[in-house]
Amino acid sequence: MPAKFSRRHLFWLAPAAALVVAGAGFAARMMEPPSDLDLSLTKKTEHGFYVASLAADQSPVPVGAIHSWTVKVTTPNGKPVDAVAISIDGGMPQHGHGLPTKPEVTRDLGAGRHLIEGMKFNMAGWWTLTVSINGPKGADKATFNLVL
Ligand SMILES: [Cu+2]
Repeated sequence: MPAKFSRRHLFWLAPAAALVVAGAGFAARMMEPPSDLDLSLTKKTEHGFYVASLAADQSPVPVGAIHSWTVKVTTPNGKPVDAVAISIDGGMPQHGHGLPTKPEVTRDLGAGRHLIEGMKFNMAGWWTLTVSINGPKGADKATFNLVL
């Protein structure tokens, strides 16, 4: 009975499996990050109010492990900005999902540096991180690209 079952089902299982494999290969090629991504981790915010620099506490940036980053905020002239509210958001543009955790700025480290705890990337690929800064000049944000 099991032999009969498998032989009958092989007729459609084999082509179906081939289609799945071909589809996965196609999807993988479609999910290549754009080749012209700006991977700079130091950027002027969109309105030019601040300059934000991101740095992970681990190199290479881990996939699957919770870790920390720092964000340094300065004026466009390089003067550290400390009295700011910062929030972090992110996700994978090609997958339509966000970060698996809710990272938060937990400490002001001085000299414009702020500790971001609870960062996690749960898969390899193209991620964006948006740093929203509300400081003396107003609210502004910058979006960074990361390929893991
Ligand atoms: Cu993803």
